[in-house]
Formats: sequence, structure tokens, C-alpha cells
Amino acid sequence: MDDLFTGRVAVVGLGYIGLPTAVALATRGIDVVGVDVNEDTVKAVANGEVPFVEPDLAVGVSGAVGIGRLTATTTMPEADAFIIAVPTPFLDDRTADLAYVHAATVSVAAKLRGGELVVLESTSPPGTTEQVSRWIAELRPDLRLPHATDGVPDVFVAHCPERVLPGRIMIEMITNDRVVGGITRRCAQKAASLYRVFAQGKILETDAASAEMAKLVENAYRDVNIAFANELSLISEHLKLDVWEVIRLANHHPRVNILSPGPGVGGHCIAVDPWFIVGAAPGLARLIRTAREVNDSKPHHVAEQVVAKTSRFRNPTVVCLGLAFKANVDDMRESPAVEVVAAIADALPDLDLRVAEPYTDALPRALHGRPNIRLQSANEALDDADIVVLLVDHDQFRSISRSRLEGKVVYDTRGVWR
Ligand code: SAJ
Repeated sequence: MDDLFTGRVAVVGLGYIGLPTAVALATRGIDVVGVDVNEDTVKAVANGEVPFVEPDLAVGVSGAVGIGRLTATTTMPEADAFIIAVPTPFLDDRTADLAYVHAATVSVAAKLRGGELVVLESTSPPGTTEQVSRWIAELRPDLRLPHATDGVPDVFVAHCPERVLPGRIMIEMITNDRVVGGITRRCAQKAASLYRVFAQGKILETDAASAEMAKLVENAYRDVNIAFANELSLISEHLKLDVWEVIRLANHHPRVNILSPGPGVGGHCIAVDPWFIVGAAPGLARLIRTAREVNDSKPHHVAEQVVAKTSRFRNPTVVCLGLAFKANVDDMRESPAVEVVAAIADALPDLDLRVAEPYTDALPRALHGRPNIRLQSANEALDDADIVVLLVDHDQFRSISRSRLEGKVVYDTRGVWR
């Protein structure tokens, strides 16, 4: 077992994963430099502020900056370890867009002197970590990289996928078990010595491609299970059954644990990562692809149901509650709620459509250019509502009293007002 890592760490990408990781290391005495291409992000972090909402992160950032362990910059520094935590979105053909990983690798490569550890944290298709090693080798022929040497390399390269749940990041960052996959065993050991600095869970050492695949599999597992629940909701609707009651009963079986249906699956992880598996084995990943399709089709189904309900009224006011991709977060990336609202507005451009989202004071870009959508507080919007559509189970919406909904048509996609 390697000793605990000491030295300076550069965390590349100060988003939902990079910034909490930087805080976790800095508060355990490591000197951390946060690097981001976005100047506003860097300015905010340098001032001890957080550019997005995540419980307990703000106090962590201001503390880490305050004790001088965390700084932020737009220029890549020299460091003893580099953690790359940049986005890996998908392209139009749903294969992984590795442009940010490549850009980060290029700037890291320029700073290597020999002896450093480079960890890819971004969720990536199998083979990407080795690709990072190859990219560095092309840029730095003076250095021996682990994919191309049997001996001790000049640079250690590993993958350590993040597994934290948005909304619980600061807790799970510390308590979750971590998978650390090295290009070689030595690389995995080096990376483990870094994560052991703050991780209290087990550190599971493996090879890089298995670590990459394990991460994708975790999210695909959840996606397939949510798709099962969503398919049940469609079937139950067709059979005029209450899906929540059906699931509640079935879940009393000791080996059944069905997840919750909803308006679709959002966020930047579960709605994206399974496609990387499909991309790696298109002919074989049939269940995983179908699950994605079931979950992706759900927002349109919800929108169609809402449009159908409006036909009972002359000039109805429809109120949609929630835009975030899930409860109690401000993140609207790949949000099914946004998709539902957009689809309703497109189908009925003259509809009086109100939206309430306690975590924002502006409509997301995806809803711009639709003048019939108005953002209001839930309280205000409910006064005029004929139809109420619950899209996100934020605590604030859960606590809406039943009397506020009386006389209105209610479409609860999350099953909270049953
Ligand atoms: N959802 C349902 N029904 C459910 C559970 C979730 O419709 O029963 C929906 C949510 O509303 C949301 C989406 O699925 O739209 C995803 O939410 P989530 O809470 O299941 O997961 P994420 O995307 O916030 O975080 C996931 C986590 N992965 C797993 O639980 C396997 C997290 O641990 C990962 O670190 C994260 O993806 C990531 O970054 O990959």
C-alpha cells in the first residue's frame, strides 16, 4: 500500500464534481489549485463562493479558500497530481464527446516534469483513460507513459469515476467506496494513495477500462430500473390503475424494490452514460438502449396527457410545478420537466402556461422564445390554475396543502399528492 499522497493537486474543471473534490482535498491539508476555462467560475471560487447550489459546498469552499489551501486560476499550473473532472457530453450520434477531456489533457501534458499522477474522473467510455495516456505520449515523447512501458513510467495515469449523488455530494464524496482503475497496477496504487486522503469508504483497485465500465454500468442499472417503473406507469394508465398503489403493493415482496416513475429521467449522468455502453456494443446493448428510449419518451407522453386535459376547458391556465431534473436541486440539465413544458408550449402556443421553480429566477434557455410561458411563484400561479402539473417533487411543492388544489385538475407525475 502506498503512503498517503502529499504534494500539490490541480483539479481541472470546477463543476459539480471538481469543486467538491478540490474542497475535500484542501480541507485535509492538501494544497489544491482549481483550474477552469470559465473566468466567472474561477473568480467566484477565488472569492470563496460557489457558482451553483449544493448543500454544504458553500461553507466548504469559503473555508478551504479562507485557510489558503484552495486557489483558482484559468492557467494550468505545475502540480504533483492532476484530477481531470470536465464534462463528457454526447454528440448528435450519442457517442461521447471527448473534446473537453482532450483539451484538459493537452494543457496538463505541457506541465508535466516526470513523476506526476494524472487521474481522469470524468465519466468516459471504456478505453478513454488509455487514450489520455496515448495523447500525453504523442505530446510528450520525452516521457514514458504507462500504456507503453513495462517498467516504472514517468507519469502515472488512472481513472477514478465519481459516484456522488447531486444533493448529497459533500457526504457521499467522503463516505462512498471508490473504484480506482490504473493503466497499470502501480498507477492504481498511486491514485488510491491520493483518494485515501479524504475517502472514508473502501478504495477498490482495478484496471482502467473495468473502472470506466463499472461507472457506466451503475448508471445504466438505475436507468433500466427507472424505465421499468416508467413502463409500468404507462401500462397502469392504460389499464386505469394507480401505478403508485401497484408499486406500493409489489414492493411488499421481500425481493422486489421497484423505483418511482416520473416525467422522465434527467441530469447529466443517468440520461447520458448508458449511451456510452450502447456506443461500445451497439448490437448487444438491447435492454439498455430500450430503457433509454422508454425514459426519453416519457416527457412527450406527459405533455400529450396535459394537452388532452386542456380540451375540457375554454381558455385554461396550466401551471407546471418544477423545472429542475429532480427534487431539491437547481440543476436543469437534461431535465424532463423542461422538456414537458417546452412540448406543451409548442403544441398549444396560445395556452396560458405558468411555471414555478423555486431554484431559479429565470427561465432556462431551452424555454426562451415561447412568449406564452410565464415564470411565477407557485403560490401566485396556483391562484389562477385550472390544471396543475407536478413535475418535480421539491419539498416546497410537497407541502402544498390539498385545499390549494381543490377544484383543479391535478396531474401528479411524481405521486406525491396521492
Ligand atoms: N428518477 C426517477 N425515479 C426514481 C429515481 C430517479 O424518475 O426512482 C429520476 C430523477 O428524477 C432524475 C433522474 O432519475 O431525473 C436521475 O436522478 P438520480 O437521483 O437517480 O441520479 P443522479 O443523476 O442525480 O445521480 C446519479 C447517481 N447514480 C446512481 O445512483 C447509480 C450518482 O450516484 C452518480 O454519481 C451520478 O448519477 C453521476 O454523476 O453519474
